[in-house]
Amino acid sequence: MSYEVENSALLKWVHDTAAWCTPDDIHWCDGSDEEYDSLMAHMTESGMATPLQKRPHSYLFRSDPSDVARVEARTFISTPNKDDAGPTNNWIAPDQLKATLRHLFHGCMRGRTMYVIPYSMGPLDSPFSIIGVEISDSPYVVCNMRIMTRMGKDVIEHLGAEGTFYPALHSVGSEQDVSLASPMWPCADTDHKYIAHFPEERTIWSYGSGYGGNALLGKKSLSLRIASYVARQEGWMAEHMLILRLTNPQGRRFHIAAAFPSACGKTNLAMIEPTLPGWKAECLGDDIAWMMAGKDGRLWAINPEAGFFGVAPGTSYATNPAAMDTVRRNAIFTNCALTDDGDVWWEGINGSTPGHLIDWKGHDWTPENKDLAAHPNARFTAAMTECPVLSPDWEDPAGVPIDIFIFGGRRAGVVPLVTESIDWDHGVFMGATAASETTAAATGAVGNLRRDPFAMTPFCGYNMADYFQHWFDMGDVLGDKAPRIYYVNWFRKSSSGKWLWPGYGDNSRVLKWICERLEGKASAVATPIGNIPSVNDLDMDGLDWSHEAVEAILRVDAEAWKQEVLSIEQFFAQFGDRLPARLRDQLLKLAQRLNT
Ligand code: O2Y
Ligand code: MN
Repeated sequence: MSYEVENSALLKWVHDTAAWCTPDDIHWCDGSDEEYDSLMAHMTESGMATPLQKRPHSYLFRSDPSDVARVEARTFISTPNKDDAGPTNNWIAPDQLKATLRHLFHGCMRGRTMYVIPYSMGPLDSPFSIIGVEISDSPYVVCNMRIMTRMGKDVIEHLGAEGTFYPALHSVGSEQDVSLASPMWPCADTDHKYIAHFPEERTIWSYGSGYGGNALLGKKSLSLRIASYVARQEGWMAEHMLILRLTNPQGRRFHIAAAFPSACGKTNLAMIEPTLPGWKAECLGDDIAWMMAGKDGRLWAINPEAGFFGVAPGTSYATNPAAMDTVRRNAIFTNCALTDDGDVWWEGINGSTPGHLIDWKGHDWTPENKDLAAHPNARFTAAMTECPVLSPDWEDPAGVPIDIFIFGGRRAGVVPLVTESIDWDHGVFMGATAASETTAAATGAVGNLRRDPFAMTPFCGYNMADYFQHWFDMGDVLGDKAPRIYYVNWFRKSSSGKWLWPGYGDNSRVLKWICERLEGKASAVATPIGNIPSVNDLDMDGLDWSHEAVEAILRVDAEAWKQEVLSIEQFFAQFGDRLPARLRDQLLKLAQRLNT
């Protein structure tokens, strides 16, 4: 180890874990450039990493074809009492789950190096920050954690002798001998994958997958599942939200935190380049927000991450130019296709399709091939500092004050472009009933409607009904300083199946209306589902757009919403008596408004 570790709890945990998992070596990560480069060189040599000729200091990885996304069915919230995990989480009793995992982890690192990865979620000097230590047998995980978190020696120094850390143990699993050069990392078969969370112990054990959120345990596991549990206990919020600063032409700043289900354009909105003249946007985060009431009574937010783990397919200079510039160098790509001249390629990158590629499975690919060249959940990992629209305040330890919450989802029908909540409780109802048509970010069917409250279904570390109550409690604490709440749907389609809204940079038109509502400048029409702009309230300057087209995207169809009420009623039923009365009340009020 290239530094001293004085923390006896950490030393004991590492020692005990090594005795259990029996790695050949232990490597304490220092987070240096040399360490990153040496691991990449090692993985290049073994065939796991492919350096990209066209992008300086960038690498392509391919996963096992069965290890390509978060595995929600194998993700567990293991509280002693099943009801505390709630109906939206998978649950196994801690004793039983640990017994199974003790057996699986036993000797699982034989022939491999065990990496000790000290990291901080949030800037080290922030009161928000949490220190974690991940033990992993994957050098791919080490390199990704280096980008996604503040990782290495400084964290150990900050931890000191007495500091506390959240332990996370990870193994890719499998008996496969990794000394045999393999182009892909090994993984366990689906039934032996376990992404296990023990919220009461603030501990994570992940076995059998090397992919994304299953393996980079600072991200979804610590910063959302465990943190949401801790946040409720301590009176703050850990949310699946991007953070964005918008500045209007007069120089007034608005801070927006927005929650969308996986792969619903969240990274695009986080890096939006407004099409409206004079409006400026700066990115503060694309996935996670931790928020606390400040001394001024407002809600202050940080992004605990230091990087982006974005979906590659569909990302182009047309849809997200800032993301394209973010990954020009110093990036890791996973499950993208490889071009003959040493670049990455994916569906939706725009430009002409190359005549030959190596696809994400490592096979020759030509345009006649019916299979996709890149996996739909192919990813890029890039440091926030590479982002050209990054806010200079992204590391402010105090965070930024949130003015606006936006919820959303992907709905082809029923839900208008934007709706303003009537008050906090109505906004919580909007968040709690958010729904989206599913995409490829998680394993499972694509295209089904799934209710995804606050985009937190896969990430809430406790009973979702108690989480709803926590939102009401936070509203009570914040009072009139609470952010205003909106719901958007960029994905509405016409009866002939055409998108009704241009999206991307033009979403700034919706954001402008929202900001002007806060300033008391813009008007709105009260409808049974909330306040909606009239056609003339939206700034459509510069767009070739008919009055009827805007009307179509803002339409509220009361009959369709009555069906929505029935579907929400069904959704709420699973929470039984634990559902907050304030949510039942909101549903009743919505039904009444629709019937008058
Ligand atoms: O973690 C993965 O394997 C992909 S899913 C993901 C990655 C980055 C940010 N958000 C998500 C998500 O599913 O919400
Ligand atoms: Mn996410």
